[in-house]
Amino acid sequence: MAEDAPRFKPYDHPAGGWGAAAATAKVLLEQSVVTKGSRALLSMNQPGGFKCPSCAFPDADCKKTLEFCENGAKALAHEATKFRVTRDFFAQHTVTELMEKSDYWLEMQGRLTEPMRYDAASDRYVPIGWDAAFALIGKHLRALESPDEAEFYTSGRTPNEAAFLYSIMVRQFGTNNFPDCSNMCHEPTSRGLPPAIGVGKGTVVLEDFEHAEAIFVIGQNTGTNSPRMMTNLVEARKRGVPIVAVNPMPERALIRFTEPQDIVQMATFGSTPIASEFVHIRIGGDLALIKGIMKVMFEREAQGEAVLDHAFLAEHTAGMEAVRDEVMALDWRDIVEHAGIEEAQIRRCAEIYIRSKATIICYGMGLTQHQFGSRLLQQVASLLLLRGNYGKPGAGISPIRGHSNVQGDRTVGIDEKPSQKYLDRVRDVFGFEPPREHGHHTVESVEAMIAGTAKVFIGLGGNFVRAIPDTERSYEAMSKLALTVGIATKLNRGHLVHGKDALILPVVARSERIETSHGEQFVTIEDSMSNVTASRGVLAPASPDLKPEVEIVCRMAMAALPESRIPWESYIHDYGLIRDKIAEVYPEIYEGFSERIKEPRGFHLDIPPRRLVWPTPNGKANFLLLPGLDVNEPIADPAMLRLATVRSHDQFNTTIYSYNDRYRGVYNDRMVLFMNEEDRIARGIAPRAQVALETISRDGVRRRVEALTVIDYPMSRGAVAGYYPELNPLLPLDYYDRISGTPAAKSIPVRVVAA
Ligand SMILES: Nc1nc2c(c(=O)[nH]1)N[C@H]1C(S)=C(S)[C@@H](COP(=O)(O)OP(=O)(O)OC[C@H]3O[C@@H](n4cnc5c(=O)[nH]c(N)nc54)[C@H](O)[C@@H]3O)O[C@H]1N2
Ligand SMILES: Nc1nc2c(c(=O)[nH]1)N[C@H]1C(S)=C(S)[C@@H](COP(=O)(O)OP(=O)(O)OC[C@H]3O[C@@H](n4cnc5c(=O)[nH]c(N)nc54)[C@H](O)[C@@H]3O)O[C@H]1N2
Ligand SMILES: [Mo]
Repeated sequence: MAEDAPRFKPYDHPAGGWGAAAATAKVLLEQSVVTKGSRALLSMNQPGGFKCPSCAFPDADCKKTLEFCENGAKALAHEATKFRVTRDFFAQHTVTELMEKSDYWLEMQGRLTEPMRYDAASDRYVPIGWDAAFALIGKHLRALESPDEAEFYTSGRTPNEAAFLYSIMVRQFGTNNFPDCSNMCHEPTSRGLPPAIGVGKGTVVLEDFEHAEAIFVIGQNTGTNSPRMMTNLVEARKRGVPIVAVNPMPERALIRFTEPQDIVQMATFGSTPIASEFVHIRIGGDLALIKGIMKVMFEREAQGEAVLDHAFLAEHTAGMEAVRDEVMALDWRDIVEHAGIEEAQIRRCAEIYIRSKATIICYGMGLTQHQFGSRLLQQVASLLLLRGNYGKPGAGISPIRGHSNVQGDRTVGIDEKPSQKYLDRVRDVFGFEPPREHGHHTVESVEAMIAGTAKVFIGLGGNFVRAIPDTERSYEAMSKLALTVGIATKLNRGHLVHGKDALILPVVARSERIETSHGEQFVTIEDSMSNVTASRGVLAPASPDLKPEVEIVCRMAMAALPESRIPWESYIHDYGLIRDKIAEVYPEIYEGFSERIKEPRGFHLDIPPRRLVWPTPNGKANFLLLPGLDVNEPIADPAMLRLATVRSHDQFNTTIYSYNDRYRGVYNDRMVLFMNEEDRIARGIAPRAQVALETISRDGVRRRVEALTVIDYPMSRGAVAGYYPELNPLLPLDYYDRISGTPAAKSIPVRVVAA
């Protein structure tokens, strides 16, 4: 019992190392898959094997025999688990009972095994045959008054082949309603960067890390969320490359790391310091930091020193003068106040940046999830332009994407605002007229559910209800739908908050073999650096009654669109035919797909800025303005704190692997609030007190979460942090970046109230 009591103990070891090795062994044991899991780990990220189902960071060039990390091992162990959710399980529990269980408990029940349909009379899920399930989907979709009454969600683990067909099916059905996980994640990258540099993707490839002279890691918890990137950071530090980490939380792995694959370090308990400069930024203070660095550069230019890349600026860019004038007019005191750090540190960061001939800036949710997230990223792009950090080795912008194929899904058509050019291609290749009006992103799809105009929700992967803001209202909205469909590997809350009709359709997972009448099939994914690689599962499917996502999409299409002349049936059997169609719709990047994918390490999709080509309307890289220093609407309330909702070390998004967060020293508890000690004292809160949090909102809705334990933590002043998804009830639905639709989950204005 005592073992399960909450414990808080600062973690003073380096991240990685033996702690990571022990955690890997433990999770394989817990899921009872030591032999099976260990064998599968040998095929993960190897040519001929499957791609890690966890994050989107690319894998290195065959240099390591074991290209996985602790958190990749957790993802795999939970997928390869020996536990099963069977029809008996559903017979034993009503849905109301299951709603009482924690997300962790639901996850631990294991893999789904056969299609199920909700039965209102018994409040249970009961078995349904696949044919009947597809017929039910077809019936509901065909009964809608307008195709826009359906919402088609995608989560980023879905491979290219399934996502592409899904985007075609939905458009032939007649809507562009594509809420997807990217809308809550890197959409500011997809929408913010194109007007600046012409592409909504990163411009860096893995080898660039070997040539970089400085690396900035901003708003990203590398050691937990893309641990394989730690190898690159360790190697860079060993070469003496300065690393600037910008974060309101001093994340352990960004301070000191032991490379689990470095035998000497492991044997000697050695480690590598990571951040040469840790910038303890205020939440949302990144804009002030970026503008401060720019200001140092412009000031030095004004004094006659050449710190800008003038040749590059003249040849490739437009709009710098307006940015310079705006930045020069800013007051240093305001910059320092907004950033929450000293001017001297901003100057040191500027010095690192100026001295480096090739700089990479990596970023994660700490930059994207703010109200002006898209425009903030444009400033990151601008900072890089000032020293010509594009189109040369070791330099560029590097969004660190989340889900393993979230970038790929966007590339192959999961896009609620498709371009006319793309729609013309779809028309020409598939012979139907796709809808031209924009569809719903994630927040808009929830608004449509609340308004009652959405009737059907289909979730291709993911856990929509737990990922979105405003938990209570969202639950209510989902329950009003006529049909909800969860296409998934694991049971999650999204299946329990359901419409009047509801289906759970279990799928073959990434690590599992796909056999069709044409033999073994593989799928493809695109990683965070635009590499497209094949993924072939090696394990037997968790149950004989699972279907691959491609087949589920095709059969939904056949049921919903009986008149369709697209050969859905043939795609079920031969994935090569799907890739041929992808090549036809996207010839610029996917020409010769079927041939090129035969390369053991796949191929790279063209990123024009790497060639110094800017696909913007004026053909230049553009400096865009974001006046002032705020990345969120300012709120004048002295009691306000800014809440960042973050991931623990033992979760993958809404999937909770355990209640521990080792690097932050939290054990057996997720209802915690990380707070700066002085902020706590200033509010008269006792150490380890239980408090409630309330959102400072303007719509009159009271949003409150009870019983959070306050933990003294070296947060920057005014910043608090707690875990997603538990704190999503505090995130208002309309609190999002207007350009991308991304909820501002890193800067929720809250106040502490007595519990
Ligand atoms: N193991 C594991 N891996 C994952 C995931 C997972 O849940 N578990 N999720 C995947 C997905 S979908 C994604 S999108 C990525 C997410 O990976 P990350 O981008 O690392 O996401 P978060 O943990 O949400 O938070 C990122 C960091 O932002 C910091 N931060 C908060 N506010 C600010 C700010 O205003 N400025 C700055 N500079 N920093 C700030 C937080 O302290 C935190 O360290 O990881 C992917 N990989
Ligand atoms: N407050 C707050 N909210 C956030 C965030 C935040 O930082 N703070 N982050 C946001 C971000 S970045 C993201 S990406 C979203 C994540 O939102 P989602 O992508 O919707 O959520 P996940 O938790 O990744 O989805 C997990 C489920 O996916 C299913 N699954 C797993 N593997 C497969 C597969 O191979 N195929 C299929 N079909 N299903 C599979 C399993 O059933 C599992 O339960 O959440 C967002 N919400
Ligand atoms: Mo994400």
